[in-house]
Amino acid sequence: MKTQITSEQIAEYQRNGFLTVTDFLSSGEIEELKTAVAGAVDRMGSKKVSGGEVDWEDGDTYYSRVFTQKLNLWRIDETVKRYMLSPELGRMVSSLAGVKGMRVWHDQALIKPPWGNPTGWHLDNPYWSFHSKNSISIWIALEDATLNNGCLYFMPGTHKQAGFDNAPIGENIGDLFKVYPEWAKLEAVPAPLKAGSASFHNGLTAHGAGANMTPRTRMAMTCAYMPEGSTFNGQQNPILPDRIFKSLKVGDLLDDDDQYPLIYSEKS
Ligand SMILES: O=C(O)CCC(=O)C(=O)O
Ligand SMILES: [Fe+2]
Repeated sequence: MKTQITSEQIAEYQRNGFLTVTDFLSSGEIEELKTAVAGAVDRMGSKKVSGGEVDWEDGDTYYSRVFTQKLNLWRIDETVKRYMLSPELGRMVSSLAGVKGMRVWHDQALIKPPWGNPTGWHLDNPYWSFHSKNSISIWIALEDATLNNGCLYFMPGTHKQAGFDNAPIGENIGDLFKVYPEWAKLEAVPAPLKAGSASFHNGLTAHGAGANMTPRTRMAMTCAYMPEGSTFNGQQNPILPDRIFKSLKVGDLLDDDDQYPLIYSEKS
């Protein structure tokens, strides 16, 4: 993993709210991670969250045809864990985000099926059980992500204006612009990535992905990171077992190392 970054890359990430890194994985790493992700997705069967308490079947809905979504593969696969919880990656995302440490919020495999629907414009952080201006996700292309098969698109700078209001990833891909009408006139920047390249985005940067107009899958492995010191905002989330959700009060520190492992901290 190409986890070394320059101050120019940090400045670009801070300015735009996203950054792409070409050849983030070597060809050997692409093969290793892709095989591990495919195997873990297979083992999950119809479960959406590993270790989760609810089976969450989408059936043949619009959303199920946006992507196959499997969360927290790190819990059931040592290879995925080695990549997604890597301290070097933790240091990299902490540097980009400008924070002292990072916990894993959740990983997720996102596989857009052949002829898959577009991913509507949205923000990530408002779905989660903490609010932060510095949450960050990595999105690694395990197959080429192109303008034809549903690569990501970002709206530069929106992370600086966003609040925690959001739109669901639904059939009207522009619903987010009802919430943030000032963004409706902005131009989006596509981020096509060769297999092994990666993008990083702030959890408050507006983003979406195109339709898959090919008969092949578009496979990505992603992971969302929560800045160390984040606190519970009262929101339920499928990765939180009921037992944990019920034990939390708004304002509690999210510091359970089993639930959200600390992968990097300047302090330690
Ligand atoms: O892969 C996609 O289509 C969407 C990805 C996304 O929204 C994310 O990684 O936050
Ligand atoms: Fe997203």
